[in-house]
Amino acid sequence: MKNIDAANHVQGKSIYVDDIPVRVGTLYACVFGSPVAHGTIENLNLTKALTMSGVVRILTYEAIPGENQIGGIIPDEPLLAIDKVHFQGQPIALVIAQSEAQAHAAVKAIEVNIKAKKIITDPRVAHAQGELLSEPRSFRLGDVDTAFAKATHIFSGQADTGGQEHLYIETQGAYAYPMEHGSIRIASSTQGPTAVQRTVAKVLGLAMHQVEVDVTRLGGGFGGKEDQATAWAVMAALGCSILQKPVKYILDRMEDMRMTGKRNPYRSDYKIGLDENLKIVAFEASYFQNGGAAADLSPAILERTLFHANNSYFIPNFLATAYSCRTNLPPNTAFRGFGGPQGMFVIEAAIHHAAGALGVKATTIQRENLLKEGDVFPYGQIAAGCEASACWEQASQKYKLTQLQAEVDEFNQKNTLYKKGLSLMPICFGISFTNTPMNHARALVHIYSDGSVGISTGAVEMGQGVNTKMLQVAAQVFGIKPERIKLESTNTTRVANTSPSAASATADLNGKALAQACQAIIIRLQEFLCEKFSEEPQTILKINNEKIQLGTQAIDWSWEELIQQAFLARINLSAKGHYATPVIHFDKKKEKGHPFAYHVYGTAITTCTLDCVRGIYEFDAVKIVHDFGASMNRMIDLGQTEGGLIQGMGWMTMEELMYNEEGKLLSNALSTYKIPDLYSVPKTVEVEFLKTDGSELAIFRSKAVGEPPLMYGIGAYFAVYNAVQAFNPNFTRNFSAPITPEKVLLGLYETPAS
Ligand code: LUZ
Ligand code: MOS
Repeated sequence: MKNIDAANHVQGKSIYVDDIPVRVGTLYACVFGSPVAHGTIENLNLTKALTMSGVVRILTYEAIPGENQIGGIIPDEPLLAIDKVHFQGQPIALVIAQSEAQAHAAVKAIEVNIKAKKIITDPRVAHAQGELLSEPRSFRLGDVDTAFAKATHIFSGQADTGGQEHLYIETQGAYAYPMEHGSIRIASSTQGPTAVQRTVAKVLGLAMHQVEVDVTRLGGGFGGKEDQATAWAVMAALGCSILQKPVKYILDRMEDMRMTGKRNPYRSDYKIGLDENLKIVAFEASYFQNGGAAADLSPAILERTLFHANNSYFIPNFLATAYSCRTNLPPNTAFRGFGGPQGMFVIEAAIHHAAGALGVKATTIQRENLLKEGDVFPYGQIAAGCEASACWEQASQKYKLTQLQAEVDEFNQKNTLYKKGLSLMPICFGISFTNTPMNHARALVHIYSDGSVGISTGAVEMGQGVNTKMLQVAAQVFGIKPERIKLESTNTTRVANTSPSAASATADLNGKALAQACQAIIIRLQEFLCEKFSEEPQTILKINNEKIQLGTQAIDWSWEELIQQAFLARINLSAKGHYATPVIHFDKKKEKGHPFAYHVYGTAITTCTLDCVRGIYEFDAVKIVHDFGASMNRMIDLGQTEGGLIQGMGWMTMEELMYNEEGKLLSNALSTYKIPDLYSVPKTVEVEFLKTDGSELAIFRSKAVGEPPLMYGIGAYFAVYNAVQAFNPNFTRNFSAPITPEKVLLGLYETPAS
């Protein structure tokens, strides 16, 4: 089935927040952000700005009727600064004007004196100064000290990964309008409608039932709108509530890039021990997460780093410690993979370090240590339905790995100015929110008296195709044509207390809740038909392609007729479904449990060609075998895989965030922040669907697909790295992503330290 939004998207008919027709009297908001990254506000002068044409009001923290607090996990982030600022762009005042242009002009007229303090941008420095956002966490297995004492080979080093701008096509934004009795309705571009509702209520001093949040769809989220859509919705709501006028706020691209958080950069130390057979006997690592100026989701992201520190390898003796470090950057946040990729990069770096030093292929070490059925993860879960070796072996057979490696080696022997690099990137990604209480969802289904169906779930459509999957679920459970079904917007009054659409778990959680709701109506229809057609109670009703079968009896009614008759018989044609993932649990004191419903596996083979004069490179191909389970929509799943791969490759190779010494973002536009385009994507991308049954806990056994493929992009780093090594075996093994042409050039011509 095609994505139900495809036709409207290409015709420009899909509706985003900025497309909602504005009401008469709508006002526009714009934030004045701190020009200084750290300091004390000594004087804020609004006089000139207030005289600018069209300015209606300028709000500061003093205007906030409720709590001036938007922290998602830890209450450490004011909506509007009081007397201190902690990052460049931190909101200080909110201008409300009659037009967008007037609001922007007035922001430029605001004057502020800030006594600047020293800033920190490096998480290692923050850690050394005790600037932590949350308690450090450690995951352990076995006994690393004893294992290192016995190891044949030990290597240690550092591995760093940079941040990443989400660059959703639709920037952050919201539109709030006043309703009766002090209530408020907000259209928001958020992955977390309930988070927006809860925080708006808290800041405005309202009850949650006074705040309705509606989301039609997002023009991309990638984690950037899991928590950080909230602030902008609260800004619009604050103006709306105080002035009792509709207020709209859509960030422009540069505001969005400057003021919102990004993927957390990490700096890490590793130590890896191997025995004479290249078995990894011990691994120890410390992760210094750059959290930015407030916790946001960083403590949860940190946890997912630890959960993915061993990637898809079994490591019997393991100690990983992670620190969430406070710096003077905008608070960093969720980004596809949620700390997992940052953790997986480090173990891959350690393996490549060992391989280079020992003169063996990294693939030999990787394959030797792949996770097997029944192996234990450092956090206590036992690998079940483990497809790590299946993906690896199928990729190596289907894509003729031995031959490919021989071709690369031969090319490298024959050429001096060009070198080829080949890497394998196995992935293993845990599905479920690591915070167990978040793993539940609800759905609401109405069958209207004409037989058409309306569905609401807590799932937010952000381009990933979840609405199409939801429609497929309902069509399949009811046994009717998809055309009869409509996906409603995601709205907090129809489906309450939702978890954000995140953690790759949205289709599973909401799909299972939806299937349950549809099934509840089917049971009522069954009871009605059994009585009507004198069948034994509980005779099974099956509707297939709209053909109605009651036990052995074919019922000669159309779907419309069935619904019409049921309606006249006063049968309830609406149902609510609820689903909470069974099995999962986790004990944060012991750092052990069974946090994931299941894992997703796969292997990517990446090849590149490096120009050793210029330091530039191209990707020849990425060939993947991926564990989709029993994919319920191959087109959508393939789209997620290709998109994730390219986004991961961008993070690893070219997307480079630059801040100056004052903590100002220099790469604040698309001219200075480069993302993959048609010219930088691999010339070939192949994706093979591993043949497997999937998992019982995945919707229709179709495994979660949102985040896992991003981590194939890590293979791009090591393909380039291996090509550099083919040219210069003596370059220092320092691992620092992205591996930009500048870094490549330095590596190519580096001489060994004496
Ligand atoms: N968000 C979250 C996530 O709150 N918890 C998670 O475990 C998670 N994982 C991936 C992406 N977003
Ligand atoms: Mo996400 S990083 O699943 O919002």
